Amino acid sequence: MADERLRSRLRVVSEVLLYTTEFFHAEEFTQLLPVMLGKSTDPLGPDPGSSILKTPEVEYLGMKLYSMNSMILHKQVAVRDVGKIFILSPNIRLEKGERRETKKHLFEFTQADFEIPRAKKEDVIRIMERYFTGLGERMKEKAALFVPFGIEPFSFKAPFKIRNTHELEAEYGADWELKASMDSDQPFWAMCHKREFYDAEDPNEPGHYLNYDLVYPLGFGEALSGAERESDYDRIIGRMGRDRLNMDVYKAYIDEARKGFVPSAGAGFGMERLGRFLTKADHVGDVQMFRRVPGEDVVI
Ligand code: ASN
Repeated sequence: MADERLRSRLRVVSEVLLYTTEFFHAEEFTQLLPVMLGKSTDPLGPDPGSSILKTPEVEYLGMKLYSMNSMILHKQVAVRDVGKIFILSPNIRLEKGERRETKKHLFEFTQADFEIPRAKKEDVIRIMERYFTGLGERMKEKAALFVPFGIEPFSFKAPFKIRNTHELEAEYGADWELKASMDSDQPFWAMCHKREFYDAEDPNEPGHYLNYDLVYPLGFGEALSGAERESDYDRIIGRMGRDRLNMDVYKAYIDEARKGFVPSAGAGFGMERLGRFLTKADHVGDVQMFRRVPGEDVVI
């Protein structure tokens, strides 16, 4: 039988899932069911610090399919064809065993992933600040769930500070995330990260990116990442070439891009990381019924 603290953590995560679903429905998003295999998936890079050992692939009836690192490529298709969408999306990321030490990495987790047509980063910031403020209120109604941890539910005080990676690096060095998180008592936005081809570059400031992370305070680190998307076909192809991606693997995605994407913005945030932050768990694996921590044995 799961111990009392684990049961309490699972109750909190369960309330978070209910709140998240209600929130996105109230904001008139269409909830899609997740895909778990696709002809291509998020390349998660190029990232010199990447710790992904491999992306699982299966041969199935003459097709090569990859498990989802994230549904970002599918989100760009869905946001064009459906409009505002969200998904509780299970992801597999086979991280090196040493990632156990970060306390925030899992090799299987679920993110709330959403995308909004014709939105800008300010729209995502506003919607997420409503989400977290409302979540804090909901958790206050459920304060009894937090008694086993000897804590009160966290009070989110929006608007959150907006920083950018250039000033954070200047202040804390290249590994700014944990230090800046420890120095904060509220979540903060970190804007402008050089990363995957699908995050849009600022047309007015090349080398700057229209993307963002939200970082939890008190040392809990990254909560969410997202961006305004690159939707222009030629720029998508150019960025994929820059990243030396294998165009054969991305053929189906490129065909969709050629039909035309709508400009959009969105983000994804991990449900387990949120559960860890709310319950002040030591490790993100501590909020999983079935732990999926890199470097640990899988019990069942
Ligand atoms: N969900 C993220 C996004 O929307 C992508 C990711 O998980 N890497 O940008």
